[in-house]
Amino acid sequence: MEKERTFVMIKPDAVQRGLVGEIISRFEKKGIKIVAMKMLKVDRELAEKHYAVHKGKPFFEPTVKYITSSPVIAMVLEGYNVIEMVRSMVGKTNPQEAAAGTIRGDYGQHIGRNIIHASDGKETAEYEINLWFKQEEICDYKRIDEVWLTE
Ligand code: 3AN
Repeated sequence: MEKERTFVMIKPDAVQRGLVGEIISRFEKKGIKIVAMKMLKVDRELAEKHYAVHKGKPFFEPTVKYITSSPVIAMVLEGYNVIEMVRSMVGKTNPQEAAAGTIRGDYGQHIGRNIIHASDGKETAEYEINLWFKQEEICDYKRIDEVWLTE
């Protein structure tokens, strides 16, 4: 198992609906370490860079509009195999298809309001962490439960 970092964004609908604590709590209980976190109102430039791979697709404009509409919570999470682990906790892109027990499956209804974003691979994680955070905003520390999480 490899120690990794991933980028997670709690989207405007989840902030507005009071789901922030609920969502962060799931990651904490799983034993995933928060190494950076902030609330911000995303500007168009950051949104366009974040969704750069989707430029030209029909959902690009609505998606940029959605994530710039109201504050989000941005986080960097750390743990063994954390990229895949967080993606499985988040569930499928479309909340209608996301399994019950996943964040999108439990809290979302519509693909255009899907609660949360999480990096989908190593390269994306690196790109997104560097896009959203400065190196000095990321905290290197040990959590006291770390020795109990793995063999
Ligand atoms: P994910 O967030 O699960 O990695 P992506 O990267 O394929 O999904 O899509 C980025 C975002 O664009 C999604 N979170 C969703 O908000 C939006 N999106 C993706 N596909 C569609 C679609 N077919 N219709 C509307 N919005 C979409």
